[in-house]
Amino acid sequence: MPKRCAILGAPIETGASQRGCVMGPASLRTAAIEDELRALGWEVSDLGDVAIPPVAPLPHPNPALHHLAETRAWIGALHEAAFDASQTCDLPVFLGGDHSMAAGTVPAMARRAAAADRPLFVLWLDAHPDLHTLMSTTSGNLHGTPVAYFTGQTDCEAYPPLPQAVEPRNICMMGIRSVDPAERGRIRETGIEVHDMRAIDETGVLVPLRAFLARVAQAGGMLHVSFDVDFLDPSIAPAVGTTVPGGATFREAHLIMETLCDSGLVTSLDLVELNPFLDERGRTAQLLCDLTASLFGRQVMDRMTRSYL
Ligand code: HAR
Ligand code: MN
Ligand code: MN
Ligand code: MN
Repeated sequence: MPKRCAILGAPIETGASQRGCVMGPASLRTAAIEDELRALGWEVSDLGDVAIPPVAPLPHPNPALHHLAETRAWIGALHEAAFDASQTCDLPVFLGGDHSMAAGTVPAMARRAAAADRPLFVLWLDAHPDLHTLMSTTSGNLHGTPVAYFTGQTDCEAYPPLPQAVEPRNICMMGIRSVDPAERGRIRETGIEVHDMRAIDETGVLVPLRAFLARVAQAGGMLHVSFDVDFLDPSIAPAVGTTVPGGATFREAHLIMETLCDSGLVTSLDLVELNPFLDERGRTAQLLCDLTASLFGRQVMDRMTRSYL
């Protein structure tokens, strides 16, 4: 029986510092993501884009915050739409949209996992830990806040009530290379597993990834992958507003996606922060589409799947 995938667009850009992520879902569709996944034997349904109605401004004690009311509305709308999408398939793919969308998708996947009496694990592939609360962010860009929210930190109360938090010990971050002081403290307090680029230089991507996948398998967990374009090196993925030098290479990123595929553990995926306004002839959208194909089973030569138990 073919495995089922649903595609859901999340054209949110109010969390980012510059405009353009609103075009992310359209760019990924133009790169033919749906056809690619279908060619790999998946049954794919495109559920279209989520939208929000106009909202009134929302006052907040942190005057730096940008677009709080719209972002809160997006989080609420995305939570419901992502949960519903996950009920129709094995592996929903959420097309962003800036990373504040993960404040909608990840709690929705935690709710889905809880309903199945399984823990949710999160693999966070990003240059940034996105661990600011609504009080600790100084840029006020809300794409820097989803992880604080979905791990249930205080000072995120202006966001919708969180039905189901993600355990910090169930999160693995890779590719991290830009961390603010408040985030550094929160990583220490919560004990979130962080593999920064130096660690990846030292061990490669497979050592930490296989150890994490073994933990997911052992716990019978569901696994959400949140893929931020700025995880990649800007030389191969220019279409993002927050480039940081020294990111993952083409092969490191594909090896992660291929290994995730072999594990059979992934149950949902975010593709976030693609800003087509900054792209060069669609190359970043194309790369994201190819990386997704690797996660869905595209390989150079046939290989056996690998058990992590
Ligand atoms: N930490 C910085 C801030 O809060 C940068 C956050 C950038 N976030 C993203 N997503 N691009 O990872 O402003
Ligand atoms: Mn703004
Ligand atoms: Mn991010
Ligand atoms: Mn980032």
